[in-house]
Amino acid sequence: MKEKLETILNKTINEIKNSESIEELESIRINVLGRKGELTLILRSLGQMPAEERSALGKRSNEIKTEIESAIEEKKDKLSSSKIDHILKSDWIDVTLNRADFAKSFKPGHIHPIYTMQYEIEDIFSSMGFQILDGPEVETEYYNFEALNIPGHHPARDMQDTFWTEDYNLLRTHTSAIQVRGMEKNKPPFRVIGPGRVFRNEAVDAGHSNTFYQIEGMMVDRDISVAHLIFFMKSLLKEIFKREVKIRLRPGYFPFVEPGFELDINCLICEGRGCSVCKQSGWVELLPCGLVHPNVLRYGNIDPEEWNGFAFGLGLDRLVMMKYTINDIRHFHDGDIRFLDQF
Ligand code: FA5
Repeated sequence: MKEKLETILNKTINEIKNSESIEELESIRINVLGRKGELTLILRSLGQMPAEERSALGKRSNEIKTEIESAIEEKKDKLSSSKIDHILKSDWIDVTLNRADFAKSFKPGHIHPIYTMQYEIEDIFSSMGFQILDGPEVETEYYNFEALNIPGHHPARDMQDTFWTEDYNLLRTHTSAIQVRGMEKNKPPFRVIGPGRVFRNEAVDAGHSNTFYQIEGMMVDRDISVAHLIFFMKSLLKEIFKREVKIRLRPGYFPFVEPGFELDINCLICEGRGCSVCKQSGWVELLPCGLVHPNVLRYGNIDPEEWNGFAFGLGLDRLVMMKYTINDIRHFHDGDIRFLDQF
């Protein structure tokens, strides 16, 4: 038994010396000192030994155990520090690198002009007591059409060429879908706006995109009239352009408002002379609006006998185009840094 102990010691010390990883070291430890390890089994069998041998063998076994344990610890330390050395050699950064030159190679980004405008409008409406709402870009037919008084058979569905998904949902064609969600969430009186990206399967030209931005607005209260609507729209445009802008209001048809209007602004790109953005008309269609149709209020669980309201849907891209005299809507989504750098 004595020789066996010495053999275990020598063999294990040798294995420890030659081991190359902490994992290898651990398996050596388990083989000798684990629950079923060679030395553990000997220690366990000591009870059956004759008393005269037991004490000497027990003493030596414990010495060997301590020796192996410290050899393992020592080797573990060595292996860990060489691993750290290796990481330090292979994975280093030069902290003396000239930071100014390094920083110059990156251009700081900034907010896209459409979002700058969106945040500005959110601030203006917040200051007038409006809450800001959000809604999903993939909508159900119910929120985008049905609850806005546009049932399946209604020809008004053709006014907005729609991208449908295979499961009969759609990419929202306007932010008006947020209106119904707003009515479901709020009890009148309330004022909300809902900014967002919308999608239409339209031919793209200087003034039309298939992906663009709108801001929906809705105010529900008692005795709301077209005068309230015009007041809020004029206040908004004055804040944005920091001056009076010429507007015109003409009748417009949207099934979810009655009466409905188109609010156009005098084209600021050509000063009303006519260009490709305003389709040579001198006017840009910017802000359709009207008084909320009673059926829409009913869809939102609001009693039209007691409450009424106005709603509008502002085209954000066109507003930004007017503000900065940008002559083509496609610039917004091209990702051309030379264009974006100007804002
Ligand atoms: C609507 O989307 C209605 N939901 C707006 C509304 C809301 C009316 C509430 C009444 C009450 P319209 O399809 O006209 O309406 O679009 C609204 C605005 O979005 C337009 O005035 C225009 O500024 C912008 N717009 C529409 N189509 C495009 C397009 N293809 N590219 C860029 N802007 C567009």
